[in-house]
Amino acid sequence: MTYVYDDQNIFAKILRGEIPNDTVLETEHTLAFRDIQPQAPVHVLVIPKGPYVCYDHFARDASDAEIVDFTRSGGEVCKREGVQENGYRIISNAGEAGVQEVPHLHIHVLGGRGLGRMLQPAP
Ligand code: DGP
Repeated sequence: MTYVYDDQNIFAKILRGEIPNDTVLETEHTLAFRDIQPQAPVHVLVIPKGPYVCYDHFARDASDAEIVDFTRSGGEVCKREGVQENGYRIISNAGEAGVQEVPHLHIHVLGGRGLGRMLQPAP
């Protein structure tokens, strides 16, 4: 698989400081910020700072340090946002079938209310 990273995507612009964001957490390799169109009381996006298109790209090409930092940051966001007790959902959309809008790896951390079943039946 060849991954082509578009450095004009909106999250690349956020990482370069060209677009503001509501930061929840920043580490050496990871940034977490609130989704601009929240779908739950807690809706935080966690992204690696490196140029990875999607989860499988990151899993293949990121360094161990980046992967550890990203994974621990996701957990830290759950803790800081207070969703550990009642539960939460993490989603990472990829590609066309996954309806990924922004082609920079991100996980959605959702919580703060009952989230229903994971997928709706196909229309
Ligand atoms: P996805 O479909 O998984 O690629 O979701 C992309 C998410 O990014 C979507 O929930 C809306 C969010 N989003 C898009 N543009 C911006 C932005 O400029 N700032 C922030 N904070 N979130 C954005």
